[in-house]
This record gives sequence, C-alpha cells and structure tokens, in this order.
Amino acid sequence: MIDLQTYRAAFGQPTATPFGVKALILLQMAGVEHRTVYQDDPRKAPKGKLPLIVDDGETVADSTFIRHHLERKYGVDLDAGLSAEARAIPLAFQRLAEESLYWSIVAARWVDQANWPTLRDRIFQPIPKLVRPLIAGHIRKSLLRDMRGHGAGRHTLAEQYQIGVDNLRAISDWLGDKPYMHGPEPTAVDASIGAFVASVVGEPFDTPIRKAARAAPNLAAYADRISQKYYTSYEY
Ligand SMILES: N[C@@H](CCC(=O)N[C@@H](CS)C(=O)NCC(=O)O)C(=O)O
Repeated sequence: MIDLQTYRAAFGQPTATPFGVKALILLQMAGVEHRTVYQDDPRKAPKGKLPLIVDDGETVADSTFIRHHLERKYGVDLDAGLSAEARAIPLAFQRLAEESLYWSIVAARWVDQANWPTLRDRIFQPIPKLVRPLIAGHIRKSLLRDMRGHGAGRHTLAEQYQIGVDNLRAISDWLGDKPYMHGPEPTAVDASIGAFVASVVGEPFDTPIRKAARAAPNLAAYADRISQKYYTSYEY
C-alpha cells in the first residue's frame, strides 16, 4: 500500500495542491493500491514540499519522481505506444503548467487580496482562529519572497493573470476537440494538465484565469472528464 502525503482537500479538489492532484491521478493511472494521508506541514518533507509518497518504507518526493518511481517499480509505461517525438510536445505543455501556470494559480490564491482571506481560512483551518492570521501571514510572506526570487512575483497581479490566460489558451488550442492531450486515451501528461486545469476551473475565486478556463468549453469539459475518471469516487 502506497501512502500519498499531500495537503488536505480544498475547493472541490481532493487536495489543495495541483501537484498533489497530479500525483493522485498518476497513482490511479498506474493502478497501484494507495491511500491519501493529509499533511498540513511540508517542513518535514525531504524537499520541504508536498506531495510525496511512502512506498514500503521508501519516500519519494516530487510528483515527477513519483511518476518515475511508479513506472520503474511497477513496470507501467504511462506513455505506452508514443514515439519520442509524440512525447516531446506534451512534456513542454507539462512544464508550461507546472512552471508557469502554477504561479498564476499562486497569484490568484496568495497574492490577490480579494481571495487571500478565503484561502487562509480554508488552508489554515486547523490553526486556532486567534493566531491564524499571524502564522498564515508569516507563511504567505515567505511564499511571496520565493515568488519574487523566481521572477513571477516581480510582475503586477494583472500581468501574472495575463500569463496564466495565455497559458490556458495554448492548452485549449492544443487540446482542440480531442478528449485528452494526445487523443482518445489519457497519457501521463493528462495527470499534470488535468490537475492544473481542474484546479483553475474549480477555483472558488472569480479571477481572469478562472474566467478564461470556464469560457473555453473544451477546458471545462476536459476538467470534468479528468475528475470524473480519476477522483470523483474519492471521499474528501
Ligand atoms: N515540483 C514539485 C512541486 C511541489 C510544490 O510546489 N508544492 C508546494 C505546494 S503547491 C509546496 O508544498 N510548497 C511548500 C513550500 O514551499 O513551503 C512537485 O512536482 O511535486
């Protein structure tokens, strides 16, 4: 039995982080027995981030290395049948979602003052109300520092949203009328893109990225397809 350690469920998703949703989908795709163990504090994780899995005493941190572990240990190929060329573009889309769209989601949740109090009270629910703003504010400050270090945090909020809208448009244009990123069947890239698109579509915050995702009929339908297939049966 594999334990998936990730943040608690939030905003219609089985875990608050799209990387955790991705890991969950990968586990489902690989068909291995697993359960979700919610964690609130990433500091003990080997990379200080979640998700991670613990498989028979072995800890694997980071959704990408979780995928490699599952494929290696359980002999599954989540991109079976695809040529090297066919794998290349979806990998670039995966990086677009994880390295760029991700920061627009962070901006919507943590930077946008209109949304931050809702996020704070959901994510930091276990922390007593009296000290919550202080502790949450401290974590927010360090995240905003990381965001600035990355560069994304140097853009205005409007620019951060613009980057996200452009990324979503590219995903929508590539997807076209295919059910999944590669065509009729899901492959590994759908774990990532599906998780990120579903996170944006399901977001409770009325932001330009959510508007863009919901306005593209193929993105909303894709998010539904992914969540129906991989995690509607979850209890969260
Ligand atoms: N590359 C990692 C990214 C994971 C990640 O960024 N997790 C964030 C939540 S979305 C986190 O745990 N951040 C905690 C922190 O930075 O303190 C993966 O693919 O799993």
